[in-house]
This record gives sequence, structure tokens and C-alpha cells, in this order.
Amino acid sequence: MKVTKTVFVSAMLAASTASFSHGENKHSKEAAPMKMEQKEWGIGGHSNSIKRIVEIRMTDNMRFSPEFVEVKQGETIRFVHTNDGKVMHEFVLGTKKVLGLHSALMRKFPNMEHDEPYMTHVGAGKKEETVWNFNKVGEFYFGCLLPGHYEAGMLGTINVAAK
Ligand SMILES: [Cu+2]
Repeated sequence: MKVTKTVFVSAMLAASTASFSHGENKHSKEAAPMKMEQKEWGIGGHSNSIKRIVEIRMTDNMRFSPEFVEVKQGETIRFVHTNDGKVMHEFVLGTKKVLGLHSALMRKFPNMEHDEPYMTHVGAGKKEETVWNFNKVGEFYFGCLLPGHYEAGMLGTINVAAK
């Protein structure tokens, strides 16, 4: 009985190893569609409804430029981020409360992985983008939550005015 069980388990292992060696699995995660979940500060935007492009530069003196963006409710914005620095920066949209909680988590778990439509990592010297639909009125923020950056003031404001 014991022998049969061992043989069965090895056969299972062999089968799963075989399926992992196919290579198609590797890209399935990247190709998966982003979650379009309604947040207090809006929802992921579709590239076919972009109304405006807003360029945001990031620097190693822990600043975004511009630091203030005015938006009309309902607008889908394509943010184009350029990292002018020599270290990684990120662009994370949210309320001040959510950004504060998130930056505290980042201090605890600096290698925390994320993949959300409202956050984008931008490597040194790189250009990336975030497409977001501001369907809620209010004052929201964008911050770089890499450890030490947010604390140093790497934060900008977005005012979404009623249409
Ligand atoms: Cu940063």
C-alpha cells in the first residue's frame, strides 16, 4: 500500500513538472487584464477614452513636477511619468489616508509586490504611464511610497472638480 502511494506521488510530481516546462505559463500573469475596481479616488481608465495627457516628472530630491493637477470629474487622464533620477520611483494614486497606510506597510515590507491600475513603478531614467478615470469628486493625492520617499515629501495633489 505504502509503495503504491509513493509511486502515485512521484507520477504526480513528474506530471506537474512537465506542464510547468511548457513556457506558456510564464507570460499568463503579465497578460492578465488589470482589475477595474471602483476606488474612492476613481477607477482604472481605458486607453480609448483618454481625454488628456499629464506629464509628471520624478526626481531624486523626492519631488514630483508638477505637484498639483486639476481634473474635471469623469476625465480619463494618461499620466506619463518620467523618472529623471538615479533611483526607482513610483506613482501611486489614492486618498491621503490610503497613501499613509500604504507607505507604513512599505516601510515594514520594502519588497512588497503590487500590481494595481493606480500604481506604476518607474525605473531610473525610464518612462511609464498610468491611465485613470477620475469619476469621483474630491481632493486626491499621488505619492511615491518607496521607503523614505513619501516621508521626504514625495507627494502631489489632484483636485477633481464637479463637471
Ligand atoms: Cu520616489
